Amino acid sequence: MRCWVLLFIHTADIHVGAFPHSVLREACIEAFKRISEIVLSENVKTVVIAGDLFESSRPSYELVVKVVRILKELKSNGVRVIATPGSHDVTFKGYGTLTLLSEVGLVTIPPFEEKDLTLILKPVEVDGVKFYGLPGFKGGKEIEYLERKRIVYRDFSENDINVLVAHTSLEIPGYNITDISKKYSAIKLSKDAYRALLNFRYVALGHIHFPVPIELEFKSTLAYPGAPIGRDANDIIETFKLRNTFNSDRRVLLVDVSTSPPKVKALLDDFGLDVDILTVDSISNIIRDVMLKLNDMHGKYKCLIVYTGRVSFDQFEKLRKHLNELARKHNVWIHVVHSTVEEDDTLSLLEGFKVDLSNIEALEREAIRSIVRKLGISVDEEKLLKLINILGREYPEGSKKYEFDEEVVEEAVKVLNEILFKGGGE
Ligand SMILES: [Mn+2]
Repeated sequence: MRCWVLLFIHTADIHVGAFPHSVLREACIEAFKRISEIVLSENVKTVVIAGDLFESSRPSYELVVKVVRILKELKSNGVRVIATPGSHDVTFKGYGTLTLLSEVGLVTIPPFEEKDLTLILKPVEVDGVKFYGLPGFKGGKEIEYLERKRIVYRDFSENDINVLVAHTSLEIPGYNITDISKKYSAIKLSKDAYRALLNFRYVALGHIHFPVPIELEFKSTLAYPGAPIGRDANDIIETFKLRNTFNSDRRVLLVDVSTSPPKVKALLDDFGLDVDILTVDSISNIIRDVMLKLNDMHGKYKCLIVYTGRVSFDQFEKLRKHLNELARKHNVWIHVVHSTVEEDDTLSLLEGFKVDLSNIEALEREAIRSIVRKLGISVDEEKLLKLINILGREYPEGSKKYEFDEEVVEEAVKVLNEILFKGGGE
């Protein structure tokens, strides 16, 4: 029996570079710094980042330098960082910043190769544990590979302790992710495909920003640590819900793979964010109400989500302008939602859905209907859907990019004309 300490920290979706033009622009890099401090204080020698370390494949030099400093410090303390690319940090040909960091030896990306409709994954061995990495492809192609069982795990031996670091949106049995937050269309794998994952001692997941399972301590073969900060207003709203509805917080996971299933401990942290909500009903009290809230808030970053209720559009715009000014003046992050708390964006958009969540077109149709209703505009929903499909069309291999672009623009303009001038074009 080998006596390695089979412990590592599991994190994901740090999104360094998110919130670029707001007071939160440093929050994600500071969260990464905070995670490195947790790693060092827990005295673990391996960190696993299950995708989306960066918000984009080419973040600013300033941020890259800061990330490099953190990674260098981890390295000099003997910590190995294993990262798999997420849908945000991959580039078409694989030359993003994450690749650069792996080339200079600051992170280790378990090798992967796409060949003949098969994805070949090779392990990286650290202290007796084999880490495989399943990257998150654009458009969620990794789900196809999983479902069709077209993944080859090289050098796989059931006698080893194998960990799969995967950036993908999976249902975890017993936890209905779409119930927790309806923006996630987590995929339910077939029994067969799911069983194949259970050959791993642990599947370190990323992509879903909400923590699953939510408990402080649990035993599980699969888990999402969730994002420390996130990347948009929905994530900030979820941080509020996490604290107030679920009595928990953002976190990283401390995973002990010496047992099967592994013992997992959530290490909670507020990552410097204080989040609160406020409902405003009139413009005259708004400054007083916001200031009262802000005085009650602590933490480096104050985030306020303001619900305006169903006021008229003119009124909403006025409120928003006032609030933006207040945010600037007091160096806080304010997000204004044109609805009541009960029907806020993440929920109201999807709440009424009785459709199959894997049916993207039905989802889009429902979302369009809801927005058209909310904005009170008169527009042909079918035409909007057509426009979305044209703009979302994938660039076909082998065709000339400018020809493809021209074609898309031409078709989009045609549909836009039909929408704006009610079919007057033809
Ligand atoms: Mn992400």
